[in-house]
Amino acid sequence: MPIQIKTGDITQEAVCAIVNAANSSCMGGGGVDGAIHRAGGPEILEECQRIRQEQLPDGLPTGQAVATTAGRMPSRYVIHTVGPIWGRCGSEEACDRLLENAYRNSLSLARRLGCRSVTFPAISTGIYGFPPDRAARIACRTVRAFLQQHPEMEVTFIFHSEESRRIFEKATEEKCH
Ligand code: AR6
Repeated sequence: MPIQIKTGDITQEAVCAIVNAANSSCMGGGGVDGAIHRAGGPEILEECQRIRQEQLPDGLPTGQAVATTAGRMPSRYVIHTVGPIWGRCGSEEACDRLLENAYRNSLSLARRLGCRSVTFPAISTGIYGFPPDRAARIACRTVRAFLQQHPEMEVTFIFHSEESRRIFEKATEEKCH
């Protein structure tokens, strides 16, 4: 199944898992994280708090992923991952690797949960300042490599604006369709 690209609001996606561009506290925030917690309702935060207490007292490390319910949203799970903060990884290449980890670990977790359909936002390209064209190439390459191993999975990239979708498509030269 080829990768799907669309413009819209990830909270409305009726897929098995949507991915949240969270922060290491996992307690919510702005951007897509805020939208997901608002749309899903308090159940998501309650589960995040339980995960923090039982498994992650120091928070979710950058590049790792955990899953919760999607609450009132049409998807089944929210996979919370933490993308790198651009300029805070030691080197640009280290940031690249952390972004790659965020995509790959989210996909692996979705698969372990039995999901075949996953929708991603453009992780790290908002508040975390990762250059969107550079992030696009990493996202595309990482998802394509995963799909080669697991062709039964269906992956969608959703963009909040036509402009960010256009940047993604230009950076990946349509190869991610
Ligand atoms: N649906 C799809 N994409 C969205 C939505 C939405 N409803 N809302 C925003 N985006 P950001 P980050 C896009 O800043 O850079 C939070 O406070 C947005 O246009 O949400 O990884 C967290 O708690 C952008 O292209 O995530 C962290 O502290 C993309 O989602 C921090 O921000 C990601 O932007 C994470 O920063």
